[in-house]
Amino acid sequence: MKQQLEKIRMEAMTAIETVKGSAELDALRVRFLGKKGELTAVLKQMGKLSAEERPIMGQIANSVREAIEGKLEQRKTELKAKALEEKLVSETVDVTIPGVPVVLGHKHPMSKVLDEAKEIFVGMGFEVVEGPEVELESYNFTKLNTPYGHPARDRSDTFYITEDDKVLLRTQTSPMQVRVMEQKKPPIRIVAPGRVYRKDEVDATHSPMFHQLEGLVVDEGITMTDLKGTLEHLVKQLYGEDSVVRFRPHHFPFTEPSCEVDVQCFECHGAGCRTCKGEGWIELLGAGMVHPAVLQGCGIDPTQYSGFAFGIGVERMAMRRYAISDLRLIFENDVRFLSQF
Ligand code: 2U9
Repeated sequence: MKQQLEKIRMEAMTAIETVKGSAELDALRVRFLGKKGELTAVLKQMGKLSAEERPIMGQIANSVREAIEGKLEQRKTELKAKALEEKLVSETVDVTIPGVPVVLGHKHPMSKVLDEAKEIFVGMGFEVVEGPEVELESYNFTKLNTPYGHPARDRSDTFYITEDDKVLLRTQTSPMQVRVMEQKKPPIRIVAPGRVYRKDEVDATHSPMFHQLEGLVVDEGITMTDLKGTLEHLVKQLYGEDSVVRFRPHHFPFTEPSCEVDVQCFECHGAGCRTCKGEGWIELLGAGMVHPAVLQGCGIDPTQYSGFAFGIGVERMAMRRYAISDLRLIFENDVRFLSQF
């Protein structure tokens, strides 16, 4: 029996020493010390021993149990330490590895110039209004003093939606101003930004879809001086207080008199250079006093009220502001282009 006990001790020591995990260790505890374990099996034979042998064997059996328990405990502590060590190694953070850059979105250059212009007008007491891009012919042309037969109505210039040419993609944001005049009594002070459509081939300066920012002021006693003051303020806000502005006579069907507004070239100050193509001036926008026929058609008495209006091409404004040489870059949305703004 003594040999059996010693054999169990030896086997247990070796097995516990080489065990790899805690589940295996539990299995060994059951194998050697459990109710049906090897040590218990030996102890069950104690009854067969003589009275002298029994306490001696009992002592040996106890020492074997204590040895196995001690070894199990020691191995358990070792395995726990090993597991912790492995966990720490696997979770090590290398603080010297460069971080993953966070890519931030950018406001599109068009949004930037539009927001800037809108803010300038809101600062002067204008309201921003938006409306449909699919319009009625009457709002886009007739009510804007552009009668049937006018070249602007040509099918080669305008996208008509219906066969009878009654519904179209607006060629300007002016229909929105007509809608406001029909619904509101003066004073009116509005800007209408938005997409407009014209049958133009795509090139560096043309696109069949582009953006306009149009404005309209109608009240009693509005004169060309109000137009000049408002647009001069806009140009100075956009291009600096020292900007020089020029008003040139022009013609539009919906305004009379009409003008185009230029700013003196900020590169050469009027001498002529590449930026202004030798002109000394850069064309910015069109404007004029609202034609009495337009006011009348919208239910506003032209003998009591007068107004001025203007139109700005937003792409051209963005191209000038950010020195963008090709209009197509604005619509392509290449991130290498957009991330520069
Ligand atoms: C109403 C009455 C008059 C809007 C105006 C212009 C002059 C103009 C161009 C600028 C560049 C179009 O985008 S562009 O090609 N526009 O020159 N627009 S006056 O006049 C109006 C608008 C609404 C009721």
